[in-house]
Amino acid sequence: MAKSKKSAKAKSKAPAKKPVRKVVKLAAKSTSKNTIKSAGKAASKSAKSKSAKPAKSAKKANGNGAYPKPVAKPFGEAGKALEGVRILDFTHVQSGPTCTQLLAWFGADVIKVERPGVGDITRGQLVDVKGADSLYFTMLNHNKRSITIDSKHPQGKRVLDELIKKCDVLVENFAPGALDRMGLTWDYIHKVNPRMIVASVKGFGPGPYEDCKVYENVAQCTGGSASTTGFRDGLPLVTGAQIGDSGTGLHLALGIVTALFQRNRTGRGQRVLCAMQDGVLNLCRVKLRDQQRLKAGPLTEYSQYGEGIPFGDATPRAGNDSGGGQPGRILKCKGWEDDPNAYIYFITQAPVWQAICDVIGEPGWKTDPDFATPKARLPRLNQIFERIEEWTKTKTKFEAMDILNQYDIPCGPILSMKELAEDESLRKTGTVVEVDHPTRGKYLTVGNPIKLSDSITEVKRSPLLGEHTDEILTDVLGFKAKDVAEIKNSGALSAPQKEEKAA
Ligand code: CAO
Repeated sequence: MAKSKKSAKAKSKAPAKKPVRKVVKLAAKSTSKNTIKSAGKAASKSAKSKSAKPAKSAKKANGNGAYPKPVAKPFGEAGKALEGVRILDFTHVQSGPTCTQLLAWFGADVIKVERPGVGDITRGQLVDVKGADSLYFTMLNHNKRSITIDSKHPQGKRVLDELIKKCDVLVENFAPGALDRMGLTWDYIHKVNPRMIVASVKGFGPGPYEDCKVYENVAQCTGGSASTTGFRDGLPLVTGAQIGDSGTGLHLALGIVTALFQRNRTGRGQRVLCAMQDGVLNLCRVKLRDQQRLKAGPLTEYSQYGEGIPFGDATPRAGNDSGGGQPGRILKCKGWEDDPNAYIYFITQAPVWQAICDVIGEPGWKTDPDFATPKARLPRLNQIFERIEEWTKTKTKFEAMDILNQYDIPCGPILSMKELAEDESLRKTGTVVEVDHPTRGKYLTVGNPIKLSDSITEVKRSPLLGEHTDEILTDVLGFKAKDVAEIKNSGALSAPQKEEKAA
């Protein structure tokens, strides 16, 4: 976060403006392209190669290992990073689907197994278009295929066994024990397909709560986020960012790709477990840092220090203080009286203090011993931010952003979901994408936030329930027409018949 390179500039009497605003582009010609390409190729190879060792024909191109000869195709035209990897996707709700959606975006063939007639419960939650899959579902299940299987039916088990043989990874986020109750224990899966990676999200790791079902806010509360979010004198708060669900899904995706990479060497699969409590705690790492710093005295960068309020024995809630040691606050901007998002986050980063003083019209603070050093400013943060806010209230959040960026003063307007949805630059990069869907029409979604220069993401609509059942049975699993008929007639792939009402 710290941008000390401009500190010399900030010392000058009048702040020097930056001539042009920086635009960061993922340039195909960047020097890192070979690294990215090699990693993608290695991951793709993992699914196809039966051997743990690199192919004999592989040449040592560069870096730490043997790599195939670089392909001659232009970037973005050499297939997807995870092409050839097939995922048996037993996920539902948000955490697991976040993970498998990412893998699908990177090119894995993700086969979502859903309960006949019902599917992922989110298909019917928070419905906004009658009769259509909800946005909750569509926005978490792009680029996947759907097959309906009753996993507890003998014929359903037959299909699942074939999927286990044909897939590289099984991903699930059932309640603890549910997969075992389907007969799909690790021992069983490992016997059927020793190369299979079995990846799970659970609420808690082994311990007193391991059997609990867990949802987003439970994870935020048990992982340290809620106790450190909000204002000191208010309730603990949960955050709108789904750090328990989506955050854990992201962790799981990294675990899976890493296990695939290790399988290149060992030839065998392994279990990958991400507990939501662990994932949230990992994201709250800086707060555990502060917990330990408390032993050495008060946390001087927290506003409560300057306000003379003593610290207790646990990391307190710090309102909108910045977590990185550089004092920051959310400040009102022009229009705040009517617009709930007319605010800007403003960081009084030490290297740009002189520029801040000039911008807000307090040049005397540059040399005043009460304000000139970070230490002197700590007990006066309320006064300082009130003065800065006098300035920000004269500008819209975007005007303030433009002015402050010229001096590398770290800041960020509070952007509403409406503003993000309408942001042209996010559309251009594929971070906000419009998708067409046969039953609900056009909708917006968040595209792949991870951009690879040689594995370009195309966001494809989520599947209808069981849309790909037939093609998976025949093309992927190789069942003959007679077997398909037998499986279908058994009722293993369809919703149970409703009992006829008594006349
Ligand atoms: N065929 C037959 N049965 C199926 C099936 C299928 N295709 N898919 C699921 N089922 C069954 C399961 O086997 C399970 O049955 P039993 O408990 O009788 O063995 C049953 O459906 C319910 O599964 P569940 O317990 O996972 O689902 P739930 O709605 O009761 O709980 C949740 C949901 C999320 C709390 C729980 O799955 C969980 O704790 N998961 C781990 C943590 C997690 O990912 N939480 C994030 C959720 S996102 O906010």
